[in-house]
Amino acid sequence: MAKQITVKLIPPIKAEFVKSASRTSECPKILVPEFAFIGRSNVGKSSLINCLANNSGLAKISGRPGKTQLINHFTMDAGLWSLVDLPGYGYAKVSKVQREIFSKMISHYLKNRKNLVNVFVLIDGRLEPQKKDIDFIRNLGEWGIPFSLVFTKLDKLSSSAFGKNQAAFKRKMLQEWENIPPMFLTSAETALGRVELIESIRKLTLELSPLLLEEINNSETSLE
Ligand SMILES: Nc1nc2c(ncn2[C@@H]2O[C@H](COP(=O)(O)OP(=O)(O)OP(=O)(O)O)[C@@H](O)[C@H]2O)c(=O)[nH]1
Ligand SMILES: [Mg+2]
Repeated sequence: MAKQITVKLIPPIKAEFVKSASRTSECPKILVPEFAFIGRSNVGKSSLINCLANNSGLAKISGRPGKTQLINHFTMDAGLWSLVDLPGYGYAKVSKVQREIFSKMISHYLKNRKNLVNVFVLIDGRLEPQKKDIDFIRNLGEWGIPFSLVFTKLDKLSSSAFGKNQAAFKRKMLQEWENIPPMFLTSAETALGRVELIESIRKLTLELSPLLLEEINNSETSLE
């Protein structure tokens, strides 16, 4: 008998750009769960957002690092959840002052955005563990922000080369973390990991939407 092959249907996703903000107070006032993509400049955040949405023109992409400079909001699955494209951290070629502005903008957004439920930290799968990524992840831990790791650009290396980098990353994390967060293996080029990412976001959205609404309503009442 022929070997059975399991095929997965690619879930369609309705995605639209909402607005760009330079500070948290300018971000759209929405109550649905929000997910943010963050990582070093050029790691592939905007490309992966376009891959999820199946729309190569949604988020701006560039071979030149530092392309995304604002907090960009997208509404996804016809408004069920929101996705944010953030500027990259630690890009050496922008001035120290500009880096400081980006870093404050990102940390203020991450610490204060009430409907942010999970941050996807993108890690270049071609590289050994990078100090900037490890330091950034430590910050997320200190701020109590839930996160997952997303390895990118896996079309650019062999699975054994990536396996070594991933194992080294896990070892590095276990030096200061009790366990390893969820990990996704992706390529914006081949759409590797797209279905898994979308399924995990949709699952969290279903679980967290009612809780989030209640929490936001309560915090607004207590401010009155
Ligand atoms: N081969 C390959 N190239 C990729 C992939 N993802 C991104 N790239 C390329 O990497 C470069 C940077 O991609 P972006 O999506 O703009 O990266 P970013 O993280 O949004 O960068 P900033 O906005 O500058 O922080 C572009 O030239 C992309 O075409 C991938 O999965 N595979
Ligand atoms: Mg970008």
